[in-house]
Amino acid sequence: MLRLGLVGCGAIAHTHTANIVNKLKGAQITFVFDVFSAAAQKIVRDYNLTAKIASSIDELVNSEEVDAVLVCSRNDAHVEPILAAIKAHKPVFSEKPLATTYEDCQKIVAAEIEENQRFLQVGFMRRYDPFYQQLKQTIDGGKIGKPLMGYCRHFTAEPATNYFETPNMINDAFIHEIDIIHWLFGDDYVSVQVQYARQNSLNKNDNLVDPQIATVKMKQGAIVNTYLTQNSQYGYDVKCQIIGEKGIAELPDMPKLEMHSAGKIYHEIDHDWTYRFEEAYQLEMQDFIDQATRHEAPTGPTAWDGLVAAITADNAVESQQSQQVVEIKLPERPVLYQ
Ligand code: ISE
Repeated sequence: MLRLGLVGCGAIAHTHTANIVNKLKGAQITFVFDVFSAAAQKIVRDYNLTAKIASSIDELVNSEEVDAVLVCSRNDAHVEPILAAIKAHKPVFSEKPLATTYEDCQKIVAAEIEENQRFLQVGFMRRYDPFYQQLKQTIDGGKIGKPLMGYCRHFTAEPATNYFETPNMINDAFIHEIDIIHWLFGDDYVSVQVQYARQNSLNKNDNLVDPQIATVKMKQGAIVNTYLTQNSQYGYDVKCQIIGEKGIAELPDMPKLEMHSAGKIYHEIDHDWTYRFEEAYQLEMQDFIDQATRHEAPTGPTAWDGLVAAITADNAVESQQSQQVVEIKLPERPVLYQ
């Protein structure tokens, strides 16, 4: 049994803990930490964990009863437990985004380079979604020829909180496409532009510009547009269409019962964003557990992927100010991540 130390006990920690306890194999949570001790106590209670509550990140990471670390704390608090885990040579899974500043991402990459070993997996769970996997295999298999352009839709029915603001559209929502698009195309970004479309009068968040359209361009010339709203009203709707030289590959609408009712034929759509990637959350964590158990480096998104996403997101937020194209300058990819 892989013994996990959990840092941060909020909503996403509950998702992972429920999976570890009820669905996944080979791991148990032995230590938990949260700056709010009530949150730590609650997660232990809710899932009947036989876990100890740590009084510091250091105590948790360095405990002999912890083999690997899960970081589910606030975005700006990821860096401390990640660096501590790397120093202790323990595998670490961190929720996305890797960190909130480029400097913090750099510190994490530098720490792994210093140890000459990869310990970290970033929670870009979409890469584990079976349909995104098929999309990737289809592109890589050459079935649609070289990928030329694409269209993504990232619609949420309503903002998760009333403090979801304009930059959150990038850092919480578009960040998923940022990761998935460069992975699907196997190419690096050269620029990003964010534009504002006609505003949705049903949006209740004062500091949120909604909808937005983000366009990324890649080294080999491909362009992908992502339509973003947190106010679709009708449901959580994620699409991705890749157009190649001789065909199109596209994520399907999620399979739901076909309803014949009250004079209509229709399929329902989930309201909430937590269900669409339920399986992906389980698969990413099982992969992390299995690799850690085998004492092998994680195979999922790396610290480098986290850094690329952070740079691209920073540039996208910059573009929000002017709505003009912002050039993306990525540092050279270190050997450890090639
Ligand atoms: C939310 O914060 C998330 O993290 C979801 O993954 C994303 O799809 C959604 O748009 C965000 O609001």
